[in-house]
Amino acid sequence: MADYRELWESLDMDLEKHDELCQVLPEFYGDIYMTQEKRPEGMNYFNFVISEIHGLRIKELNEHRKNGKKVFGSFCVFVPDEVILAADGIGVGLCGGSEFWVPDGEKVLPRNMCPLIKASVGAKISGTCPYFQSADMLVGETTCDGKKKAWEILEDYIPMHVMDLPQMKREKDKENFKDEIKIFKEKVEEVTGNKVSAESLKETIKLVNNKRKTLQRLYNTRKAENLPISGKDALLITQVAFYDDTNRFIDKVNELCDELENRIEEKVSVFKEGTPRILLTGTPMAIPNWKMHHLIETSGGAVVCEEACTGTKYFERLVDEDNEDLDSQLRALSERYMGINCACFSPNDGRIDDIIRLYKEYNADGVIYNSLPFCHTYAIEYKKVKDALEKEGIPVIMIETDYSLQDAGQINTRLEAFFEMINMNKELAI
Ligand code: BJ8
Repeated sequence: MADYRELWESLDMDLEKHDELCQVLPEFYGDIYMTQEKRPEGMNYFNFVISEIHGLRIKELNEHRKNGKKVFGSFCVFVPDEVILAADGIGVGLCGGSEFWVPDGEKVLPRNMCPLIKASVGAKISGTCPYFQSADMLVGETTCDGKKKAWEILEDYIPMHVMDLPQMKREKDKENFKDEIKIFKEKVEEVTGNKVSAESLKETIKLVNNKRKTLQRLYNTRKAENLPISGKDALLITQVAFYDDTNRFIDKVNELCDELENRIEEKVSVFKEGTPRILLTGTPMAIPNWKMHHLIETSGGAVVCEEACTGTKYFERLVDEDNEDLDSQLRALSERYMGINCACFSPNDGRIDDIIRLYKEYNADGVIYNSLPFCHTYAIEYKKVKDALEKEGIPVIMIETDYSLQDAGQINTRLEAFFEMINMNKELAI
């Protein structure tokens, strides 16, 4: 990697501590990703993105900032990128997915809370994440209790705007969220100094829809009998979607999809025939959290789809593009975003319908329900999901785990037993 020390220094980073992080990531990535066989050529771009994760993209962001652009960091798929882009701003996803940041988060937060929140806060207060350091403003949301209270801590370190997300999905809640998007638009206009017009918003609605369509194309290749790409690689692409340049990302994923579609025709698979196909559902897997995918795919399974915010919740459902005035565009944005079935909503039966639909669409053999510890909303929702899946005769297990690898052996054993049971069911069905 080129030398970015001067850039990191200018971002007021703790360079010594950051060096420790830079030392572990390449080996970690190498062990998990570069050991895979028959990887598509198109993954080379994503290898490059990871090798430059704290370099090239940070340089780009800061060049944009020098030219007057503003960077907004967010933590949830409810924050509408369309609005940021329409004001000529740049949005980056900032959820922390590394164990490295957890101890710093614990300096200001209780230990018994979700590692995603502790890592996100720890990344900022330790000054070791150049994305946080490049953000002009963070955008939080009132989803789970842990997050909404953590924003009160983070605002001591960086300017924050918090969006009020309704907890139900009635008509009045959709209207309320439309108002929240309007308030957010005004904040973005104030920070960037640029007005959002109906014309600019129409363009960015199309752009973000195109990004979603590209990811839909990628995920469609995972419905094939011969899997042309591993779940691990697909997850990485979705994670990169949160911070890469939108147009470049669309081009690179489309190039990769050409290759994957060829592979499907030529019946090339990265897994051996009969590998149990797994739908993974649950809490988001923020970069570099590749743990569950790695454990599943080294225990005899293949992840074919993620019903998660680092998965289908991010790109399913498009925003209606046929609106010419701001008011109707804001309503269309609210409609689309309020269609996301996050466990923070009550009731949230739409998520159960999504899981069953995706299980069928991706020809899955079983469901793994993955939850981060202390995530009450997802943990509680397991009961309803499990009951519904059992009624449909769909095998399901729940695995609650954090970012550390201490429980890897134990999880491997549970997974192997789960896959064995799936294989036996399949044999009996023949
Ligand atoms: S839309 S899932 S990105 S809120 S895992 S921090 S819920 S305690 S991340 Fe999320 Fe938006 Fe919902 Fe998606 Fe809290 Fe649970 Fe932690 Fe979570």
